[in-house]
Amino acid sequence: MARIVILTGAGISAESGIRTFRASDGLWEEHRIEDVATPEGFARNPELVHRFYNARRAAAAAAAPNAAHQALAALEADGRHTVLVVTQNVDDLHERAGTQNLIHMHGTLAGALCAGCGHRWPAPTQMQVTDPCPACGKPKTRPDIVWFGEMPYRMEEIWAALRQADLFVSIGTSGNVYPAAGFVADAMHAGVPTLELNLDPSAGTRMFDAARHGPATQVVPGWVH
Ligand code: BV8
Repeated sequence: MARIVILTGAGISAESGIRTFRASDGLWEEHRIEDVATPEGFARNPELVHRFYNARRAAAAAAAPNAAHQALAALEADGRHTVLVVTQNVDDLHERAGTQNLIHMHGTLAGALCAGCGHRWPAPTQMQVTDPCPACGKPKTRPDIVWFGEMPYRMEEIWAALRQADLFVSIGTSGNVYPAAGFVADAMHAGVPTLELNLDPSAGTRMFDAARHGPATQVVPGWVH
């Protein structure tokens, strides 16, 4: 049974109507993503950061999985391959399409985290920093999302899967943000074949063994079927 590790980024959710980072030129609320998606940004202005994530949580709830999400769920369900989806996305479209074996390496809009005691709980639709933590009661509530300068989740598991994979596929990501942008090099050094499926060539496109460029709802089902 072939083991396929699939990295996805904002581009796989673009045709579901969720903005990518590049499409918005990284400008959200007139602030660069690096400013609002950092612990320093949250410490400086938690209300601005919550406004940014509350808007994205609402946009994700209003979106639906597209043919690319569904094709990956079908690939996993047909049982011919072991599929692991590692997503940089914080929306829940992979889950809603039926993907089971899934790692949200940058966290999720669905999660709340106490910046005081580290307790995690399901996020309310609209979150405020003053929401008391169910565990310690402190008003230090933040989204359970990995910001710039923070360690992504389950990295050892992801690197182990990459080393043991029979194929690494990267879908809908610009290849700008590490460590995700380094996965193609990790796969290559482990002798794992690599494929890029993206609207246009990513920053790391030269490192891939093969690439198909076009909208995810076309190139992903085209590759899966
Ligand atoms: C860490 C959650 C260390 C937040 C995100 C200098 C050099 C190297 C690295 C660094 C450096 N300076 C700083 C760093 C580290 C930094 C980094 O890489 N910075 C970059 C800017 C240089 N990385 C980090 O800080 C990471 N942590 O390194 O920790 C550490 C070690 C030990 C202990 C402690 C710490 C953490 C990074 C995570 C940040 N959080 N997301 C949120 O979502 O709000 S990042 C966010 O942007 C996304 O999650 C994603 O990862 C990233 C880029 O987004 P993409 O998904 O690629 O989207 P983008 O818009 O860029 O591209 C869309 C693509 O889709 C395009 O290619 C487009 O062509 C394509 N597309 C569009 N439409 C379609 C399509 N494709 C198909 N079909 C379509 N229809």
